[in-house]
Amino acid sequence: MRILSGIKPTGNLTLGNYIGALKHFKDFQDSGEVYIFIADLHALTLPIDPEFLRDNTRDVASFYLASGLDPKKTTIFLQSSVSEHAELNAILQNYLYMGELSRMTQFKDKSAKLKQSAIGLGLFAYPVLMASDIVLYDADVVPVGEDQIQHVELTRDLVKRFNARYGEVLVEPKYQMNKVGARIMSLTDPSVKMSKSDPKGDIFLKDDLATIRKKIMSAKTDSGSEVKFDKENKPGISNLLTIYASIKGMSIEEAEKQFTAARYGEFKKAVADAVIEEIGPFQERYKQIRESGEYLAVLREGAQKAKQIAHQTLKRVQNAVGLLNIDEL
Ligand code: AQP
Repeated sequence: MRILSGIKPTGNLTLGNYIGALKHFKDFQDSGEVYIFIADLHALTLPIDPEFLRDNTRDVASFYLASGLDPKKTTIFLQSSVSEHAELNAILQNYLYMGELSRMTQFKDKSAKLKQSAIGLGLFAYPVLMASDIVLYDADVVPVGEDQIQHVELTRDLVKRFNARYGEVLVEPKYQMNKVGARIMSLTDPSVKMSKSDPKGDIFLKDDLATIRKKIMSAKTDSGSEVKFDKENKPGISNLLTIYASIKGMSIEEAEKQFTAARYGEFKKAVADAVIEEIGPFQERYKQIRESGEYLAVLREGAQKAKQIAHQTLKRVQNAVGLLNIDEL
């Protein structure tokens, strides 16, 4: 089984990225061949300062290693250092349609915040590049948070369309989402997703521990006093229960049971303790990796390994669509 996922270096990583994606990547290391990349080309789809992008890229690489990804087991690489992503994108963009792309929630949300004249083609065509990322490695499974499911579904549509025309050339991927924590919400407005490029009520993985505690203790809660999971009537408490349950690796029901007699303040303190207990040691590992620069060698080696697979797939696709390979004639 081949597993592939990635994170865009668009901002400071949040607890949402950690719970929905990062924390779980290492769990796949013993069940298949894992490819985890930094989606830096995707980060260009919204305006971003070059220095900020470079800094975030170094951070994401360090976070990957700090999360327990082992470069001996997992291929960790930078999207832009494997040129096949862009080359495959140039071909596959012909197999997804404007109507499909314009229906993507992420495109609608992100473009709504921009002036019509400032919406880049890359933002619109984002799912084509994401599909290229996935099929380039013949990935069977793509672990993602809830917001990325639509893009994986579109990749499946593309693969079916492509294979129906050219034979079994591409592998159809499936997404895998966590049962708990697939969508962590803002602490100040639990009706919106915790997101790194539009930070509202975010916990950042680089926040110091006192700040994390403060943010959780002042998280928006709901009327009433019962700690109960009820997304509609208690979105704030439900979000904190989700954070607690996913950090502790338990179900929502189990988490709820622990707090049947607790008041909001006591519950929030337990959530803060749990997050700090997990993120504290993680931050220590991150700092050491980031300062030593050891992630650079990992990215170099990862790019070489990734390229070997990517190159084969690209050739297969080029051949299928009728591009002449002059080296083999
Ligand atoms: N709030 C969240 N809860 C659970 N999972 C989340 N993810 C993101 N936010 C949450 C998951 O993290 C992975 C990496 O995301 P990405 O960098 O590819 O971009 P995204 O999905 O668009 O996440 P962000 O943080 O909202 O980034 P920006 O602001 O740049 O768009 C994905 O698996 C995602 O589902």
